[in-house]
Amino acid sequence: MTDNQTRAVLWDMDGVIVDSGLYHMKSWQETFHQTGITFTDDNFKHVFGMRNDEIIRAMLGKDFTQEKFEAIAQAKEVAFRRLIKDNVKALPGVLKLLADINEAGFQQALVSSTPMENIDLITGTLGIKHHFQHIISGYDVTEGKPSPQGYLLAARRLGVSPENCVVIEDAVAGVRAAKSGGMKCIAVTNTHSAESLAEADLIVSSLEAVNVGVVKQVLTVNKAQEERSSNRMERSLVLIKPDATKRNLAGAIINRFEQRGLKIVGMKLLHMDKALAKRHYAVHEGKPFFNALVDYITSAPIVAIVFEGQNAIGLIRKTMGATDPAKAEKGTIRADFGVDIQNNAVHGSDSPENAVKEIALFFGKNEICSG
Ligand code: IDP
Ligand code: MG
Repeated sequence: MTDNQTRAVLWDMDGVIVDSGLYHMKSWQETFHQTGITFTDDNFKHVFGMRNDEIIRAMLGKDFTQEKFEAIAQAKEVAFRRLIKDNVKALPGVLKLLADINEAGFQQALVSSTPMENIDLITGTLGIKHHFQHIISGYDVTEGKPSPQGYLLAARRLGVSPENCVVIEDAVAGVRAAKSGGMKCIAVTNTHSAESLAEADLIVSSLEAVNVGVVKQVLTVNKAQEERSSNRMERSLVLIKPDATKRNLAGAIINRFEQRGLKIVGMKLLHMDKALAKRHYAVHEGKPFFNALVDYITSAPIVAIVFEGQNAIGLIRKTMGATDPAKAEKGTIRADFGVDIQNNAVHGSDSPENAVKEIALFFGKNEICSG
């Protein structure tokens, strides 16, 4: 493999490759109008970049049948393809950039929230299909952007690690998806303002301003920045879970973290109630194991600890091991003390944002003693 083959450019389609916004807007308007619903420019701005099911839910509320959803979605897409068919035009700089990146040996994938029929029509009309090693549509994933699922799936299929991927996006939800997937992102202000896309690593007003050199720069400059910021003091929330406190393992578990240089700056024993459990595990709401998880975490007292240290969040996740003790590496807390995927002894925050949120759920400011 050459260097470039281990790197990838992942493209959004609507608003990046083609200026399709007007046709999406018109086809939604036409379809909702037939259902007796007004669809305004503001509605459109709000739902831009969402998947059809999410848009229909946003407009109709939760109460619609699967048949109604399918009928609306189908009618909208048929209208969209009819309206755009003779108007498919690549946005400035796109065709050259696609060809140049291909020529340089990078891998490329297309990750769009729309159905495959739309992607087929547009990539077919523009003659650009051969530039993509993989194409992911909205229905290849269970969560639309801003979830990183689609981009992460593309990276996995290409065999490229997320930090070696550059995503090209125009929508706020798309930039969020790229960044929360650990990828680099170039945002083009075709549909949204530069301020709203500020999370991107580079913001351009046209893809004519981007070439292979720029893509390489986005990949490397940021690597240097990340390395510099990789030695940061962090705090993370650890919970010693019911299965572990019941077996008197709190001391042994705390010891593992202290041995790695992590400092206790907050600690308490508490019996979580359901409300706190549901807030703490809010991201898992709706998953099949959610109710059992809430019952379990509230079944006995837990020890909540705030640890502080260099790269505390990553270090703690490493010390804990994989979620499932059967898959955790030997010598990790979960491999040594965990029972099964639910009774896995410890919790640790998984990102700086979640660490801040979780610590605030369990500790007041005056309950943390640092320095
Ligand atoms: P993490 O604790 O390693 O961050 P998450 O995916 O955030 O793992 O899941 C939160 C907790 O939910 C896990 O620690 C475990 O107790 C429980 N859990 C996760 N997946 C399953 C499952 O498939 N079955 C039962 N419980 C699960
Ligand atoms: Mg978690």
